[in-house]
Amino acid sequence: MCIGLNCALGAVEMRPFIEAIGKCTTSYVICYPNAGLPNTFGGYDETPEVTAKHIRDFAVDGLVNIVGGCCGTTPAHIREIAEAVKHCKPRVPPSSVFEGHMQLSGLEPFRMGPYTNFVNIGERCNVAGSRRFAKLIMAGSYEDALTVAKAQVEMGAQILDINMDDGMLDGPRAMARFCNYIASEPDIAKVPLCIDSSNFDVIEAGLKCCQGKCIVNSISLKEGEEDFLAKARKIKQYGAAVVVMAFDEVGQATDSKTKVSICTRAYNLLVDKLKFNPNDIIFDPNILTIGTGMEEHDKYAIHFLEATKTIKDTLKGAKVSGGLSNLSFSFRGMDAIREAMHSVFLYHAIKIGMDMGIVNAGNLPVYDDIEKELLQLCEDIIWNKDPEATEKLLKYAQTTAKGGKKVIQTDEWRNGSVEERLEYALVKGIEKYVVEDTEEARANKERYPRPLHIIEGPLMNGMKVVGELFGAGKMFLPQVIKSARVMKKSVGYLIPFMEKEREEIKAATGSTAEDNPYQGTIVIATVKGDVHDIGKNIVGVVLGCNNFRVIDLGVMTPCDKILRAAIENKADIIGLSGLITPSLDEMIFVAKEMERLAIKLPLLIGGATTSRTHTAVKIAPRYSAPVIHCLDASKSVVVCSQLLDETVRDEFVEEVAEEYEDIRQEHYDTLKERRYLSLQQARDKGFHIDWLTHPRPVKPKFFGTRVFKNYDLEKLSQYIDWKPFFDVWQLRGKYPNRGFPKIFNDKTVGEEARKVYEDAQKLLQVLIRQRKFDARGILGIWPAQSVQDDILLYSEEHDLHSSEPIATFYGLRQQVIYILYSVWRKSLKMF
Ligand code: THG
Repeated sequence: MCIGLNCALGAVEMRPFIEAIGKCTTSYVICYPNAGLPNTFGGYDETPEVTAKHIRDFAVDGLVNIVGGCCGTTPAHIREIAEAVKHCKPRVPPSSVFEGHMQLSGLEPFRMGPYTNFVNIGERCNVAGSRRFAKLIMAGSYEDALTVAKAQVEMGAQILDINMDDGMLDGPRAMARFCNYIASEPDIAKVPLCIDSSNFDVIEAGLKCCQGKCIVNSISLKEGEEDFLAKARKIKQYGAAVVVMAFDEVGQATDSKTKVSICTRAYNLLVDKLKFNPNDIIFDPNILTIGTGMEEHDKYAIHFLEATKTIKDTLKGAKVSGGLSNLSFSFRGMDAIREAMHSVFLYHAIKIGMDMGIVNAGNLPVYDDIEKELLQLCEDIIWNKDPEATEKLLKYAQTTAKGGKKVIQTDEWRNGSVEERLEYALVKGIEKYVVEDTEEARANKERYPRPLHIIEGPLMNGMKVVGELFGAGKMFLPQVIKSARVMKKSVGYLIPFMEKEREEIKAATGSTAEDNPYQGTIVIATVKGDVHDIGKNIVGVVLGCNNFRVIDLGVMTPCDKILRAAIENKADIIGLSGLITPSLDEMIFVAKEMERLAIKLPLLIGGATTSRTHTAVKIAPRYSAPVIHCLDASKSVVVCSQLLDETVRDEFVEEVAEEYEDIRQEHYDTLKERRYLSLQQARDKGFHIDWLTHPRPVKPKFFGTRVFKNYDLEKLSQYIDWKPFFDVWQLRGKYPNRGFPKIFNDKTVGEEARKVYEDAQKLLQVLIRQRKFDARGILGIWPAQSVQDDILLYSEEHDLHSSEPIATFYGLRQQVIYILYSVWRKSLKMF
């Protein structure tokens, strides 16, 4: 990515901008000024020498990567500039926060970090991989062929593989033409491209027409090291990432050892000889076809998986990819079998470390949903557990019409209850019957008196299952998107009914149009620098359907716009969303601004990059009003409703605050490097009392000790702090001294907690009733004074200063900073 600077300025005017931008961008800085500012006639007077001198200054100061001219510059200017910077070194961008990430881009950046889920590369823009695409390209219908690209992005493809390798095509021309078509369609061009060809001329043609940073697919050692390095050098020059296939001079590696050794050799060549960024290297250890009937192919899947694991463990920074659909070529025409095999294979490969794959986006069934017999057969064939697996799979396909598709897509689910059907449709992403089913639920007024109850009930339950499956790696992004669409369709059907209901309520209560019919107003936005909004949009829909007025500010929203919108619209809540890591810092900034401006609205934090720990540790402490992490769209309704319901609000907020305090404590406890104050600093922070200006402390009624004998056990038992009790049982939760024991409501530990608590109560009653022991206590009060860190005790008041103390409590001031911090937070609460 580059940052270009021109802004109708001359070089002199540009300097402050260049300096400022250079400090913060990791991209290249391009500077192409005008020949000075225009004169009164709109002409330019700056001579080539002067322009070149200014630019040379920038270059000498290491501020620019690429230079050139704009308005008013002539070939003489460019010649002079080129001469002036000839010996200058280009600017070295500051090290990126994304160091260690693979960074790609279409119109939008795409970064793969340690927490990125599996990345889907759409396989269908491939003349050898899709009959439909091939037909359109052959017929020259490029515009129509774009629909193939678009459909894949809509189905969740995050990168698009483009392949024009066909004997009947002029490869370089076809590639360049299709890339240019893509560039005209932002909905497609937003994703990075993967230029796929075995002909390097075709690849170069693609590289020249690709905006952003793409992937070259692929190069290999099959023509020897020299050829490999020459191609890699070019790719580096174009600034692309590269797929390296596990081929060498001997051929295609099939066993895991050879795969690893070829990849290691290629890695060393790229990194040592070319200083190729390891994060730009993707290995493809060859997904080869299994189930061909030939014994030597039976272990191909295992070999790929084994090699993937070793490559990920040993070749630092490199990613692993593969063409998934190759695996199942033997079962062509039996789509259900193929798709099941792909899902099962990916389920294991992702766990092992496979980062990305060329897949038929949107056509992967959920692992858990694969019919049990088919699942077992897929497991057997992939792990080569049954020599008959191929035969059995074929038999399975034959006994079930159309390769099993009928069996899996059976309409039997239509016989379930309406709730079951809605949930099934959501999880499976089936839109076909959803309106019909939603209407059936809506018509059942007894069960669902209000349309909202359908959203809160069966629809939310379905979305929860989707969330869980996604979290467990058993569902992939494209499937989640399908589910969201089904949800939208159902909710869309219900909205008019909800609006009608609202009108009716208004008419019945005689309220006027000015009355606020909403539960509350929430302003939501994807923060500055981030363009992702799928999650936020779902939150918007869900809240909107729950009678909230949702003001959605869209993506890339600067802080001041969010806060202004919140104030102008009298919002009750602000919600921030983000998917990429830098959004976290932007959220902290928004929280700080809200504190500075003394805004008191609750702040919700959500989006894939956010976490409870980050919210608790980094955001919440910056803002004194409630900050709540709300990852799940389905949770947003519950959270917002509680925040706006005065009867539960305080308790809810307090509960979250306590939970976050615990998270912070835990976080700081786990930090290896604690921060310390010096002893002197800690002493200076001590509580220093000026006794002369303060009232003298109340004199106690006695000095010395008091003994309590046989203290009433029943009374004492009311003061038991049960928290350590639950801690010992490792039941984590809240048990306040007063009020309702919240731990009993905890979903995971509630039931167990209640059991052990009841047992303990029984035992306690036995102890008390049978007087199993006596309780005795003693306390003492003495005149005391502090001397530096220590406390000295005296027997009589008048002994202070004069006599020897009767005892000394030695102390050392606390120097660990985090403890002071938590005390500070608690004391904030007190005021
Ligand atoms: N590694 C790398 N690149 C690759 C592959 C790989 N590029 C090409 C290929 N392999 C991955 N792409 C596909 C695309 C489609 C199919 C398989 C692999 C496929 N298509 C259906 C078929 O042939 O049966 C076509 C169905 C239709 O016409 O609609 O299976 O391994 N680096």
